[in-house]
Amino acid sequence: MIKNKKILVVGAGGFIGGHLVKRLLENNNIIVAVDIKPKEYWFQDYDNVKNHYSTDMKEINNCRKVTKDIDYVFNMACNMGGMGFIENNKAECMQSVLINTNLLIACKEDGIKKYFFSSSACAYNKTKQQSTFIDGLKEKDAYPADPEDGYGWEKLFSERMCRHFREDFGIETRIARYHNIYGPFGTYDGGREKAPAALCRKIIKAKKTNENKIEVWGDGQQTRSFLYIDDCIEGTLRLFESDYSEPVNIGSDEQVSINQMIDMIEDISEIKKLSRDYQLHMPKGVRGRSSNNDLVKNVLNWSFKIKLKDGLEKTYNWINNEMNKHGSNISRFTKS
Ligand code: GKE
Repeated sequence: MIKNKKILVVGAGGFIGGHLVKRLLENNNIIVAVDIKPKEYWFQDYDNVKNHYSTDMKEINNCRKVTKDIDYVFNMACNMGGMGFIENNKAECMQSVLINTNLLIACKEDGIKKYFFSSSACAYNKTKQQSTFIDGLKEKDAYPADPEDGYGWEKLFSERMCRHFREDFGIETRIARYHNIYGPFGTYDGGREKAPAALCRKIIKAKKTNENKIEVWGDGQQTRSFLYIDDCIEGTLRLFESDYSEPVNIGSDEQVSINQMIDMIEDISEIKKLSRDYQLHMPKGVRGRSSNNDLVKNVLNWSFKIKLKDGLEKTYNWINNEMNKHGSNISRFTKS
Protein backbone atom coordinates (compact mmCIF):
# COMPACT_ATOMS: atom_id res chain seq x y z
CA MET A 1 0.00 0.00 0.00
CA ILE A 2 1.08 3.59 -0.61
CA LYS A 3 3.52 4.77 2.08
CA ASN A 4 5.48 7.93 2.83
CA LYS A 5 4.02 9.91 -0.07
CA LYS A 6 2.64 13.43 -0.12
CA ILE A 7 -0.98 13.07 -1.16
CA LEU A 8 -3.65 15.62 -1.98
CA VAL A 9 -7.17 14.41 -1.15
CA VAL A 10 -9.91 16.62 -2.62
CA GLY A 11 -13.28 15.99 -0.98
CA ALA A 12 -11.51 14.99 2.25
CA GLY A 13 -14.42 16.31 4.32
CA GLY A 14 -16.92 13.94 2.75
CA PHE A 15 -17.81 10.31 3.35
CA ILE A 16 -15.41 8.31 1.16
CA GLY A 17 -12.73 11.03 1.27
CA GLY A 18 -12.79 11.00 5.07
CA HIS A 19 -12.24 7.25 5.28
CA LEU A 20 -9.53 7.45 2.62
CA VAL A 21 -7.58 10.10 4.54
CA LYS A 22 -7.78 8.00 7.71
CA ARG A 23 -6.36 4.98 5.93
CA LEU A 24 -3.61 6.94 4.13
CA LEU A 25 -2.54 8.51 7.44
CA GLU A 26 -2.24 5.05 9.01
CA ASN A 27 0.31 4.27 6.30
CA ASN A 28 2.48 7.27 7.19
CA ASN A 29 1.57 9.39 4.22
CA ILE A 30 1.58 13.18 4.39
CA ILE A 31 -1.89 14.48 3.62
CA VAL A 32 -3.07 17.78 2.21
CA ALA A 33 -6.83 17.76 2.69
CA VAL A 34 -9.31 19.95 0.80
CA ASP A 35 -13.07 20.29 0.93
CA ILE A 36 -15.57 22.98 0.00
CA LYS A 37 -17.27 22.68 3.41
CA PRO A 38 -16.12 24.69 6.42
CA LYS A 39 -13.94 22.52 8.65
CA GLU A 40 -16.62 22.08 11.32
CA TYR A 41 -18.78 20.22 8.79
CA TRP A 42 -16.11 17.73 7.69
CA PHE A 43 -17.32 14.21 8.41
CA GLN A 44 -14.15 13.09 10.19
CA ASP A 45 -11.57 14.96 12.26
CA TYR A 46 -7.86 14.37 11.78
CA ASP A 47 -5.11 15.68 14.04
CA ASN A 48 -2.16 14.85 11.87
CA VAL A 49 -3.12 16.16 8.44
CA LYS A 50 -0.40 18.53 7.18
CA ASN A 51 -2.75 21.16 5.75
CA HIS A 52 -6.52 21.61 5.65
CA TYR A 53 -8.15 23.90 3.14
CA SER A 54 -11.83 24.81 2.90
CA THR A 55 -11.93 26.02 -0.65
CA ASP A 56 -13.93 25.63 -3.86
CA MET A 57 -12.00 23.49 -6.32
CA LYS A 58 -14.27 24.50 -9.19
CA GLU A 59 -11.96 27.55 -9.36
CA ILE A 60 -8.70 26.78 -11.14
CA ASN A 61 -6.61 29.15 -9.01
CA ASN A 62 -7.72 27.26 -5.90
CA CYS A 63 -6.59 24.03 -7.56
CA ARG A 64 -3.23 25.61 -8.38
CA LYS A 65 -2.71 26.55 -4.71
CA VAL A 66 -2.81 22.93 -3.51
CA THR A 67 -1.13 20.86 -6.22
CA LYS A 68 2.44 22.07 -5.57
CA ASP A 69 4.97 19.46 -4.37
CA ILE A 70 2.41 16.67 -4.31
CA ASP A 71 3.11 13.07 -5.35
CA TYR A 72 -0.42 11.78 -5.86
CA VAL A 73 -3.91 13.28 -6.15
CA PHE A 74 -7.24 11.66 -5.20
CA ASN A 75 -10.28 13.51 -6.53
CA MET A 76 -13.13 12.33 -4.30
CA ALA A 77 -15.07 15.61 -4.61
CA CYS A 78 -18.42 16.23 -6.22
CA ASN A 79 -21.75 17.73 -5.36
CA MET A 80 -23.75 14.56 -4.82
CA GLY A 81 -26.17 12.49 -2.84
CA GLY A 82 -28.71 9.72 -3.15
CA MET A 83 -31.58 9.67 -5.60
CA GLY A 84 -33.48 12.39 -3.74
CA PHE A 85 -30.63 14.81 -4.41
CA ILE A 86 -29.27 13.92 -7.83
CA GLU A 87 -32.67 13.68 -9.51
CA ASN A 88 -33.61 17.20 -8.36
CA ASN A 89 -30.23 18.97 -8.73
CA LYS A 90 -28.91 18.06 -12.15
CA ALA A 91 -27.31 21.43 -12.91
CA GLU A 92 -25.55 21.42 -9.51
CA CYS A 93 -24.29 17.89 -10.11
CA MET A 94 -22.99 18.69 -13.58
CA GLN A 95 -20.91 21.61 -12.32
CA SER A 96 -18.59 19.11 -10.61
CA VAL A 97 -17.08 18.74 -14.06
CA LEU A 98 -15.21 21.95 -13.23
CA ILE A 99 -13.52 20.33 -10.22
CA ASN A 100 -12.11 17.44 -12.22
CA THR A 101 -11.18 19.52 -15.24
CA ASN A 102 -9.45 22.34 -13.37
CA LEU A 103 -7.74 19.91 -11.02
CA LEU A 104 -6.34 17.94 -13.96
CA ILE A 105 -5.06 21.16 -15.57
CA ALA A 106 -3.33 22.16 -12.32
CA CYS A 107 -1.91 18.62 -12.00
CA LYS A 108 -0.51 18.83 -15.51
CA GLU A 109 1.09 22.21 -14.76
CA ASP A 110 2.67 20.84 -11.57
CA GLY A 111 3.84 17.55 -13.06
CA ILE A 112 1.66 15.26 -10.90
CA LYS A 113 2.39 11.64 -11.83
CA LYS A 114 -0.74 9.83 -10.70
CA TYR A 115 -4.39 10.88 -10.32
CA PHE A 116 -7.49 9.08 -9.05
CA PHE A 117 -11.04 9.92 -10.12
CA SER A 118 -14.10 8.69 -8.21
CA SER A 119 -16.72 7.83 -10.80
CA SER A 120 -20.04 6.09 -10.27
CA ALA A 121 -22.31 3.29 -11.41
CA CYS A 122 -24.54 6.18 -12.55
CA ALA A 123 -22.23 6.33 -15.61
CA TYR A 124 -23.83 3.13 -16.96
CA ASN A 125 -26.31 3.04 -19.81
CA LYS A 126 -29.84 3.29 -18.36
CA THR A 127 -31.35 0.87 -20.85
CA LYS A 128 -29.28 -1.96 -19.30
CA GLN A 129 -30.90 -1.33 -15.91
CA GLN A 130 -34.60 -1.63 -16.71
CA SER A 131 -35.54 -4.87 -14.98
CA THR A 132 -35.39 -5.69 -11.29
CA PHE A 133 -32.77 -8.43 -11.18
CA ILE A 134 -30.18 -7.71 -13.86
CA ASP A 135 -26.86 -9.30 -14.74
CA GLY A 136 -24.13 -7.26 -13.11
CA LEU A 137 -23.01 -4.26 -15.14
CA LYS A 138 -19.75 -4.84 -16.97
CA GLU A 139 -17.40 -1.93 -17.53
CA LYS A 140 -18.15 -1.96 -21.27
CA ASP A 141 -21.87 -1.38 -20.49
CA ALA A 142 -21.24 2.36 -20.13
CA TYR A 143 -21.30 2.62 -23.93
CA PRO A 144 -23.16 3.50 -26.06
CA ALA A 145 -23.59 6.38 -23.64
CA ASP A 146 -26.97 6.92 -21.98
CA PRO A 147 -26.09 7.50 -18.33
CA GLU A 148 -28.12 8.88 -15.43
CA ASP A 149 -29.22 12.37 -16.46
CA GLY A 150 -27.09 15.15 -14.90
CA TYR A 151 -24.91 13.35 -12.35
CA GLY A 152 -24.12 10.34 -14.57
CA TRP A 153 -23.22 12.48 -17.58
CA GLU A 154 -20.78 14.45 -15.44
CA LYS A 155 -19.13 11.24 -14.28
CA LEU A 156 -18.87 9.79 -17.78
CA PHE A 157 -17.48 13.02 -19.23
CA SER A 158 -14.95 13.36 -16.41
CA GLU A 159 -13.83 9.75 -16.89
CA ARG A 160 -13.03 10.66 -20.49
CA MET A 161 -11.25 13.83 -19.44
CA CYS A 162 -8.96 11.65 -17.29
CA ARG A 163 -8.34 9.34 -20.20
CA HIS A 164 -7.30 12.17 -22.48
CA PHE A 165 -5.00 13.74 -19.89
CA ARG A 166 -3.33 10.33 -19.62
CA GLU A 167 -3.06 9.86 -23.37
CA ASP A 168 -2.05 13.41 -24.26
CA PHE A 169 -0.04 14.54 -21.22
CA GLY A 170 1.12 11.31 -19.58
CA ILE A 171 -0.63 11.69 -16.20
CA GLU A 172 -1.33 8.17 -14.91
CA THR A 173 -5.06 8.08 -14.15
CA ARG A 174 -7.09 5.50 -12.23
CA ILE A 175 -10.90 5.47 -12.27
CA ALA A 176 -13.28 3.62 -9.95
CA ARG A 177 -16.98 3.24 -10.71
CA TYR A 178 -18.40 3.11 -7.20
CA HIS A 179 -21.61 1.18 -6.58
CA ASN A 180 -23.64 2.77 -3.77
CA ILE A 181 -21.06 2.98 -0.98
CA TYR A 182 -22.44 2.99 2.57
CA GLY A 183 -21.21 2.84 6.16
CA PRO A 184 -20.45 4.90 9.26
CA PHE A 185 -19.55 8.59 8.93
CA GLY A 186 -21.89 9.01 5.96
CA THR A 187 -24.91 11.22 5.38
CA TYR A 188 -28.06 9.78 6.94
CA ASP A 189 -30.47 12.72 6.94
CA GLY A 190 -31.14 16.06 5.27
CA GLY A 191 -31.96 15.00 1.69
CA ARG A 192 -28.65 13.70 0.34
CA GLU A 193 -28.69 10.32 2.08
CA LYS A 194 -28.72 7.11 0.06
CA ALA A 195 -31.09 4.20 0.68
CA PRO A 196 -29.09 2.17 3.27
CA ALA A 197 -28.64 5.13 5.63
CA ALA A 198 -32.12 6.55 4.95
CA LEU A 199 -33.82 3.24 5.73
CA CYS A 200 -31.71 2.66 8.86
CA ARG A 201 -32.71 6.14 10.04
CA LYS A 202 -36.40 5.56 9.34
CA ILE A 203 -36.43 2.22 11.17
CA ILE A 204 -34.51 3.63 14.15
CA LYS A 205 -36.98 6.49 14.33
CA ALA A 206 -39.96 4.11 14.11
CA LYS A 207 -38.48 2.10 16.97
CA LYS A 208 -37.87 5.15 19.14
CA THR A 209 -41.34 6.58 18.57
CA ASN A 210 -43.30 3.32 18.48
CA GLU A 211 -44.52 3.95 14.93
CA ASN A 212 -45.55 0.89 12.94
CA LYS A 213 -45.02 2.27 9.45
CA ILE A 214 -42.16 3.65 7.31
CA GLU A 215 -42.18 5.44 3.98
CA VAL A 216 -40.32 3.66 1.17
CA TRP A 217 -39.61 5.32 -2.17
CA GLY A 218 -40.86 3.32 -5.14
CA ASP A 219 -42.48 -0.10 -4.84
CA GLY A 220 -39.56 -1.68 -2.96
CA GLN A 221 -38.91 -4.20 -5.72
CA GLN A 222 -36.15 -2.14 -7.37
CA THR A 223 -32.70 -3.65 -6.78
CA ARG A 224 -29.21 -2.45 -6.03
CA SER A 225 -25.92 -3.76 -4.72
CA PHE A 226 -24.29 -1.84 -1.88
CA LEU A 227 -20.60 -1.75 -0.98
CA TYR A 228 -19.38 -1.28 2.58
CA ILE A 229 -16.92 1.58 3.02
CA ASP A 230 -13.98 -0.55 4.23
CA ASP A 231 -14.17 -2.65 1.06
CA CYS A 232 -14.43 0.54 -0.98
CA ILE A 233 -11.21 1.95 0.49
CA GLU A 234 -9.35 -1.33 0.04
CA GLY A 235 -10.47 -1.61 -3.59
CA THR A 236 -9.62 2.03 -4.24
CA LEU A 237 -6.06 1.71 -2.96
CA ARG A 238 -5.48 -1.54 -4.83
CA LEU A 239 -6.75 0.03 -8.03
CA PHE A 240 -4.57 3.07 -7.51
CA GLU A 241 -1.49 0.89 -7.17
CA SER A 242 -2.37 -1.30 -10.16
CA ASP A 243 -1.28 -0.56 -13.70
CA TYR A 244 -4.88 -0.61 -15.01
CA SER A 245 -5.96 2.77 -16.37
CA GLU A 246 -9.51 2.14 -17.66
CA PRO A 247 -12.60 2.48 -15.39
CA VAL A 248 -13.18 -0.45 -12.99
CA ASN A 249 -16.23 -1.36 -10.90
CA ILE A 250 -15.65 -1.03 -7.18
CA GLY A 251 -18.86 -2.61 -5.99
CA SER A 252 -20.59 -5.63 -4.58
CA ASP A 253 -22.48 -8.22 -6.61
CA GLU A 254 -24.81 -9.08 -3.72
CA GLN A 255 -27.90 -7.74 -5.47
CA VAL A 256 -30.95 -7.19 -3.26
CA SER A 257 -34.30 -5.52 -3.61
CA ILE A 258 -35.01 -2.53 -1.38
CA ASN A 259 -37.63 -4.71 0.35
CA GLN A 260 -34.98 -7.34 1.10
CA MET A 261 -32.69 -4.67 2.52
CA ILE A 262 -35.51 -3.40 4.76
CA ASP A 263 -36.05 -6.99 6.01
CA MET A 264 -32.36 -7.11 6.97
CA ILE A 265 -32.49 -3.77 8.81
CA GLU A 266 -35.66 -4.80 10.66
CA ASP A 267 -33.85 -7.97 11.82
CA ILE A 268 -30.87 -5.92 13.01
CA SER A 269 -33.11 -3.52 14.92
CA GLU A 270 -35.17 -6.38 16.40
CA ILE A 271 -38.27 -4.32 15.70
CA LYS A 272 -41.53 -6.05 14.84
CA LYS A 273 -42.31 -5.98 11.10
CA LEU A 274 -43.26 -2.48 9.97
CA SER A 275 -45.84 -1.76 7.34
CA ARG A 276 -44.38 -0.08 4.25
CA ASP A 277 -45.94 2.98 2.73
CA TYR A 278 -44.69 2.82 -0.87
CA GLN A 279 -44.21 6.31 -2.26
CA LEU A 280 -44.41 5.79 -6.00
CA HIS A 281 -43.97 9.50 -6.79
CA MET A 282 -40.59 9.80 -5.06
CA PRO A 283 -37.23 9.53 -6.93
CA LYS A 284 -36.55 5.94 -7.92
CA GLY A 285 -33.64 5.94 -10.37
CA VAL A 286 -33.00 2.80 -12.38
CA ARG A 287 -35.07 -0.34 -11.84
CA GLY A 288 -32.17 -2.71 -11.19
CA ARG A 289 -28.42 -2.31 -10.71
CA SER A 290 -25.54 -4.52 -9.64
CA SER A 291 -21.82 -4.75 -10.23
CA ASN A 292 -20.14 -7.37 -12.38
CA ASN A 293 -16.82 -8.08 -10.67
CA ASP A 294 -15.04 -10.21 -13.28
CA LEU A 295 -12.70 -7.41 -14.31
CA VAL A 296 -11.84 -6.28 -10.78
CA LYS A 297 -11.04 -9.89 -9.80
CA ASN A 298 -8.90 -10.21 -12.88
CA VAL A 299 -6.90 -7.00 -12.69
CA LEU A 300 -6.70 -6.56 -8.90
CA ASN A 301 -7.08 -10.17 -7.79
CA TRP A 302 -9.57 -8.78 -5.27
CA SER A 303 -13.28 -8.57 -4.59
CA PHE A 304 -15.47 -7.23 -1.78
CA LYS A 305 -15.56 -9.14 1.52
CA ILE A 306 -18.22 -7.60 3.75
CA LYS A 307 -21.71 -9.02 3.36
CA LEU A 308 -24.59 -6.54 3.27
CA LYS A 309 -26.08 -7.84 6.53
CA ASP A 310 -22.79 -7.26 8.38
CA GLY A 311 -22.17 -3.83 6.88
CA LEU A 312 -25.73 -2.75 7.62
CA GLU A 313 -25.34 -3.79 11.24
CA LYS A 314 -22.29 -1.54 11.68
CA THR A 315 -24.04 1.29 9.84
CA TYR A 316 -27.25 0.92 11.84
CA ASN A 317 -25.36 1.02 15.14
CA TRP A 318 -23.42 4.10 14.12
CA ILE A 319 -26.57 5.97 12.96
CA ASN A 320 -28.38 4.94 16.13
CA ASN A 321 -25.57 6.46 18.23
CA GLU A 322 -25.57 9.64 16.17
CA MET A 323 -29.34 9.99 16.52
CA ASN A 324 -29.04 9.48 20.27
CA LYS A 325 -26.42 12.27 20.37
CA HIS A 326 -28.14 14.76 18.09
CA GLY A 327 -31.84 13.97 18.45
CA SER A 328 -33.72 15.76 15.71
CA ASN A 329 -31.04 18.47 15.47
CA ILE A 330 -29.13 18.73 12.22
CA SER A 331 -25.72 17.07 12.48
CA ARG A 332 -22.72 17.61 10.20
CA PHE A 333 -23.64 14.38 8.40
CA THR A 334 -26.49 16.12 6.64
CA LYS A 335 -24.23 18.05 4.26
CA SER A 336 -22.52 16.26 1.38
N1 GKE B 1 -32.35 7.76 -0.87
C1 GKE B 1 -33.43 6.99 -0.57
N2 GKE B 1 -34.16 7.25 0.54
N3 GKE B 1 -33.75 6.01 -1.45
C2 GKE B 1 -34.81 5.24 -1.15
C3 GKE B 1 -35.59 5.43 0.01
C4 GKE B 1 -35.25 6.49 0.89
O1 GKE B 1 -35.87 6.73 1.91
N4 GKE B 1 -36.58 4.49 0.01
C5 GKE B 1 -36.40 3.75 -1.07
N5 GKE B 1 -35.36 4.21 -1.80
C6 GKE B 1 -34.95 3.70 -3.11
C7 GKE B 1 -34.77 4.77 -4.19
O2 GKE B 1 -36.03 5.18 -4.71
C8 GKE B 1 -33.93 4.01 -5.21
O3 GKE B 1 -34.76 3.27 -6.06
C9 GKE B 1 -33.10 3.07 -4.34
O4 GKE B 1 -33.69 3.08 -3.02
C10 GKE B 1 -31.65 3.49 -4.20
O5 GKE B 1 -31.62 4.86 -3.93
P1 GKE B 1 -30.27 5.63 -3.54
O6 GKE B 1 -29.49 4.80 -2.58
O7 GKE B 1 -30.68 6.99 -3.10
O8 GKE B 1 -29.47 5.83 -4.89
P2 GKE B 1 -29.21 5.00 -6.26
O9 GKE B 1 -28.61 3.68 -5.95
O10 GKE B 1 -30.44 5.00 -7.09
O11 GKE B 1 -28.19 5.97 -6.96
C11 GKE B 1 -26.95 6.25 -6.37
O12 GKE B 1 -26.02 5.47 -7.03
C12 GKE B 1 -24.72 5.58 -6.58
C13 GKE B 1 -23.87 4.69 -7.45
O13 GKE B 1 -24.32 3.37 -7.40
C14 GKE B 1 -26.65 7.72 -6.62
O14 GKE B 1 -27.58 8.52 -5.94
C15 GKE B 1 -25.27 8.04 -6.24
O15 GKE B 1 -25.24 8.29 -4.85
C16 GKE B 1 -24.22 7.01 -6.50
O16 GKE B 1 -23.51 7.36 -7.67
